[in-house]
Amino acid sequence: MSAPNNQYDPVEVTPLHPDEVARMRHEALAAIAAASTLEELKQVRLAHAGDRSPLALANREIGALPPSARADAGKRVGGARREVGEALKQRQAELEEERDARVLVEEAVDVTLPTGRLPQGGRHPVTTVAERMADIFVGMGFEVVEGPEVEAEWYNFDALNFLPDHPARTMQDTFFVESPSGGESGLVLRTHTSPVQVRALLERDLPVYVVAPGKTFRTDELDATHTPVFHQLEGLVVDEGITMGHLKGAIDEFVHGMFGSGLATRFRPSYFPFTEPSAEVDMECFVCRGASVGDPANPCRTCSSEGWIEVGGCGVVNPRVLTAAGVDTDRYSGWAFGLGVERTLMFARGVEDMRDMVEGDVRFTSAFGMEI
Ligand code: FA5
Repeated sequence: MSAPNNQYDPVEVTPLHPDEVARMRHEALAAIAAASTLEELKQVRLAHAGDRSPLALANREIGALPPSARADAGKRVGGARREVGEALKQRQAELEEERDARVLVEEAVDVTLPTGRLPQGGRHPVTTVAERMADIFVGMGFEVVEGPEVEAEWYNFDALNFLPDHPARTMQDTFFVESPSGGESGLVLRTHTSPVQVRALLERDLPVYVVAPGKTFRTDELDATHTPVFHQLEGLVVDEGITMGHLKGAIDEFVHGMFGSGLATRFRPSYFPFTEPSAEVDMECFVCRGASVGDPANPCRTCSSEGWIEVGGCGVVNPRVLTAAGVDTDRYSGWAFGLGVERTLMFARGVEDMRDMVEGDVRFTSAFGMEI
């Protein structure tokens, strides 16, 4: 830096000459305008507004001028520096805005793209629907119980009043289990969940209010409405003063909980060796509510335009079953029901073909969500 000088005319000090200041200002403004990134602008700031920039150096020269010349030179250099500062600020704002807009585009996430993450997996809808069915009864005070899938013939048939030569044994086509020596083992793959009725009565104190969800087996062909391995939900109540009215009430509660309130149910006379009287349970079609009956122009696929859907079998427990389980039939009576889980899933979730439930295609199961 030069020493104070009272003689020099400031226009004669080269860095402070108006043309020189204008050139420095012009160069700085041009460099600022040309900076196309924040990094470039940083370099421009150092070069044209930093401590060693031409305008900063010129500013230092002002101190060496005679006092009378300082104001004029100060105005000139200060004005140029202010202008450069303003331009830097403005360009900085512009470049930041450009960067933010670019980042928004470059780093945008398309939330509709399939993710690369492995799905967590979920349980099969047959399992979750069976649990939901059981939950409705748990809400009424029932307990959930289980029985074995490989069952003694006695529980599966004899205790349930299927006599050895009773034609009813052929109603359910049975997988018999061979003994290791190749003969009869006295075991079957249970054809229904009703043997759990007898097990529950033998194992528990009265009164009994239980539901038993579980896997069942029959030599049925796999088709749209049958599978050889399927699931049922058994229900059993044995208590004093039990009537079919209670059975109807419990079935109504189940239908309303599973399919929606206000749906009618009806009992159709039927036959099971272990209940007397016996009935098939139908519920009003929850899709057409009977409107499709006799209206060929508006057919209903859910109930085949019959207005009713069959949901299972039920009845008053045959006193022979209670006696086989050691229950005092003078004091106690009861009722039972058996509901098909796959059929309930078909109706409740609109599955048209039961084969989809057993083929293990994850596209079928994942459509039901990842319920755990
Ligand atoms: C029985 O199995 C009786 N144990 C039900 C019962 C329990 C009656 C207690 C009285 C008292 P059924 O054979 O109708 O009944 O079968 C009951 C339900 O199981 C049927 O309504 C149907 O929903 C389902 N089901 C039967 N066979 C199959 C099959 N092959 N595939 C899928 N579901 C089936």
